[in-house]
Amino acid sequence: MYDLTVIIPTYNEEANIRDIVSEVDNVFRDNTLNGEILVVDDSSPDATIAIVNEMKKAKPNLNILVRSDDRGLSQSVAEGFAHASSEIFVVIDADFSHPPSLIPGMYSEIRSGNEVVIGSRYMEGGEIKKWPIKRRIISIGATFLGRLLFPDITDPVSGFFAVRKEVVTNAPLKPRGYKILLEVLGKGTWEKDREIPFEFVDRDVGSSKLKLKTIVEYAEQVMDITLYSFSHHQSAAWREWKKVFKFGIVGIIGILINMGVLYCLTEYAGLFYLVSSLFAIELSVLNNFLWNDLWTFRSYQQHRLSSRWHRLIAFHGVSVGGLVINMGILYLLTSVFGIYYLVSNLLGILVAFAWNFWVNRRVTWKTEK
Ligand SMILES: Nc1nc2c(ncn2[C@@H]2O[C@H](COP(=O)(O)OP(=O)(O)OP(=O)(O)O)[C@@H](O)[C@H]2O)c(=O)[nH]1
Ligand SMILES: [Mg+2]
Repeated sequence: MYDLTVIIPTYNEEANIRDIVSEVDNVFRDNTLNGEILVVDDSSPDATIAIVNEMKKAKPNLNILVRSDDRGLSQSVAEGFAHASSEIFVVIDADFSHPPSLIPGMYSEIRSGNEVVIGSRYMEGGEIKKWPIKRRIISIGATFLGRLLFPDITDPVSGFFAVRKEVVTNAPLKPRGYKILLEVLGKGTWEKDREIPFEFVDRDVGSSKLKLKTIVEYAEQVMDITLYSFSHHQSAAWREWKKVFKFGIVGIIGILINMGVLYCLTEYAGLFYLVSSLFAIELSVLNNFLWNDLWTFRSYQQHRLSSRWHRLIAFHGVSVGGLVINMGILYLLTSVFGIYYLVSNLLGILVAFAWNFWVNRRVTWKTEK
């Protein structure tokens, strides 16, 4: 039984395949790893398959799977998962965009209890070299969408990652497009992850296969994972939704407190209504903070990256931002576009809610490693 399986999806990689296989194998040898290399090829018309078959004669740990039914990077990787003969999988591109020297580090992170280990281009220390501006923009957009589902992961669409077999064995992966990692994170069963920074280098040889269709497929995939998470409560994205719902419930309680205090101070204590409102707002902000700190972001307590006072101050800052957004939208839609003010306000509240949740999640209760 092998320690790990390195899965290399290929399509027309005759210029790279020999070098990447040799380098991965050298990494195995230098680190005394008993590793398998599994090339998954989509019936490349070039010499890729022939080169692998020839190398196989000298390398018993090298295998190739030739697919012919459909073409697809994600499908190939998923099929690699099904045919690998070890418990730990590492997925790596053939074109040297991903440094094989990181494989042992990823492997040992998995061995020390992480279920998914991701090579990240976007965390501190990571980088992308030689990418045209258009690809950068597309990638940043894709990453942002992915982070809505997995806010603690900086690069949820990386093509370089390691995963334990159990994470994917029972996952109903619907592989399509390029973003197999997002599918694994969305449908797999896992709790502990780790990211390792790396410098992504664009290919020197061979051709790129990125098409515009990829973007549409990706949007569908994000949608599909979102729906999946609503009905599968063990999924990682559901853990995130739960926070959103709790945050919403706390927000509604805050509104009730705000209205109640405003009414009581104005009617019974005889305060001018704008003065009552100041107290009402502050009390509801305090209320929301406490519930979110103790309930919505309860798991944060294990991390303790900042004191409760810091979080309270940050929460106030974010709330002021939310207020400005709410009123700004109310003003803009009603005074500029003539929309009925209660409708404008509802939209304002929704956008402010999104702002409040997102920024508090990322700043006030930040859990980044
Ligand atoms: N099996 C299989 N592998 C593929 C397919 N498309 C791409 N690959 C492989 O997946 C890896 C990544 O593909 P690339 O074309 O490099 O994608 P990219 O990195 O986004 O684009 P460039 O590096 O700019 O070309 C490479 O090893 C490809 O050979 C496919 O349809 N099937
Ligand atoms: Mg590439």
